[in-house]
Amino acid sequence: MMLDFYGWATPNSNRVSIMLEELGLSYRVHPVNIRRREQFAPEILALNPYGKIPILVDASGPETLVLFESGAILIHLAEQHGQFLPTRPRERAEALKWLMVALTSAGPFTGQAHHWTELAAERPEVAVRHHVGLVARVYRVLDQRLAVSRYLADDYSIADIALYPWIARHLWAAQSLDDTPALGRWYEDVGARPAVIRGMQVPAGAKLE
Ligand SMILES: N[C@@H](CCC(=O)N[C@@H](CS)C(=O)NCC(=O)O)C(=O)O
Repeated sequence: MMLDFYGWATPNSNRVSIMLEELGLSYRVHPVNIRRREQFAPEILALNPYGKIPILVDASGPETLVLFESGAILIHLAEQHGQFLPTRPRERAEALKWLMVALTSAGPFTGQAHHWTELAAERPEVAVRHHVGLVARVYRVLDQRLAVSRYLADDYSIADIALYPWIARHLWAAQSLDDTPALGRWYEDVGARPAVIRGMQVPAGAKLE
């Protein structure tokens, strides 16, 4: 087995587990329970000094690669396997633009909204409104895009893979997909892919509580 995946039942981890499943790769799963702070164990910090998951160790090439940051892992796997990231300039630009929206807006904004709406000991209204508003704005632009395109880029790509596990947590950011019907249609469409269903269940039995 050449691939070692470190993750938990989290949206950023599920990006990578979905990609591994989409590519049909065999990989070893190392559960890292972030609620028990296992991300700060010395063996995890040795792989990612930031103490965050997902992490992928890829020993399939001439040199072993240690990758962290879900976006870097998705791009690496897509390029290595020639799938889910087009090579033609216009199509590639389309996929990368939407990938960056998922990586830098949809994911982090939803994570922050979750903090302020559910996790924080204090929930100041100004913080809740600000972060929920940021998510609502990105949902609107995703909805507009998906009203004219089946996927974020021309074909199913790592942009969709990066976005899906965060839209699966729309309740974290007090969003209803009824308000964004094209995003709702995309969510059902992508969520019916067998690899997505499998990837969302890795690591088996993990729960983010
Ligand atoms: N930008 C990073 C974010 C990684 C991240 O924040 N992962 C979360 C789980 S989704 C984590 O490890 N949280 C534990 C912590 O920050 O200590 C990525 O996309 O991989």
